[in-house]
Amino acid sequence: MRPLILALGLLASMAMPAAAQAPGVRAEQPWARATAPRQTVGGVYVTLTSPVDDRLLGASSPVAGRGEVHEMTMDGNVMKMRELADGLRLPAGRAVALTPGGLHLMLVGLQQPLVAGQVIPVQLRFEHAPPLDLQVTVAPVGAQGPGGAGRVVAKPGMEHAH
Ligand SMILES: [Cu+2]
Repeated sequence: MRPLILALGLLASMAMPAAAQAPGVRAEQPWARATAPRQTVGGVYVTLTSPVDDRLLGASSPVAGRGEVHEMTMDGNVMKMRELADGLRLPAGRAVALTPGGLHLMLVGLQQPLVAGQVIPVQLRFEHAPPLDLQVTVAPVGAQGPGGAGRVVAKPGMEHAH
């Protein structure tokens, strides 16, 4: 009988922490854009899917002072961005894409430029889900997707300027 009791005990101890913790958010293809030497902010892009209603509140990285959730809006014909003070809503089961020109994560106070090919650690913070550690690959300046796919020349007014 003893092996069976041990096995049941093990199952119980494995199941309990999982049940006590909110389910995790899934992140696909995190990437960032390389930055110019004196640029102090950098955009991070990723597609997030949460199994339950949740909220992305912010991010942190050893390469930057802090990470903010931003959205881009048009003010006349000037593209501006602002921080989402209440975070970004992640509706249950729906993929939310953070992309250049749209919603994005912004690393503020870069310690050093982001260099293409580099991989930087970024931790995402949520209202309910446990923090999520990402390995973010840096794509070339002006890249529109991970790995520099669809690279375009940067347009004035579309760059992140704080
Ligand atoms: Cu921004």
